[in-house]
Amino acid sequence: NGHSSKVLWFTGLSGSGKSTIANALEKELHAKGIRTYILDGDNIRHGLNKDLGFTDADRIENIRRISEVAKLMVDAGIVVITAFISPFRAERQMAREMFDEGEFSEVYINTPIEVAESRDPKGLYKKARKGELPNFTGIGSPYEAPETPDFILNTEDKSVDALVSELMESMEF
Ligand code: GGZ
Repeated sequence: NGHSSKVLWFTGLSGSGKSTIANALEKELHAKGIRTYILDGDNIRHGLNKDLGFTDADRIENIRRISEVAKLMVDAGIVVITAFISPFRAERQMAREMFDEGEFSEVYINTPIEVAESRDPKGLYKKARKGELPNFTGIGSPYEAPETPDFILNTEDKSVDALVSELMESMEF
């Protein structure tokens, strides 16, 4: 039953393309009549999680709360796309364990740091290199790449449309 509600748990570096791909994927799902909701920094870190920063402990709590919210939304029948760095394997595993088999797919947005850093749309990598963002993921804070993700999108040299097509085909929506 490919149409049942589930969570697509995106993970990847800042600037890897998580939000861009999530938004393009959402359009495709809407065209098929599938109800979706994207959880991202804009609607979570500015609201529910505005008390949290970027220490390890705060990132862990960020992901814990997001997985609880995603769980509620999946129970409500929605396809949820989460677009957070979610840098630590242990918390992604904890999120997975909250869902039934088949209700959770980890989607690794695999963008080399050189590529993400060259995009640097908000100038954050530049700031981090100057030492002005001490806990920046990939520079002063680790990113633990998934070892066995359900899907890998290698974003280098591929259009957003091509990546979304890859996902739509492999996910059997
Ligand atoms: C990483 C940071 C940091 C630090 C601010 N490290 O490219 P963006 O701007 O839009 O996405 C990044 C976002 C990461 O928040 P998440 O909630 O996804 O992170 S986590 O899952 O690790 O909790 C970036 C911005 O916030 N940002 N400071 N130090 N990203």
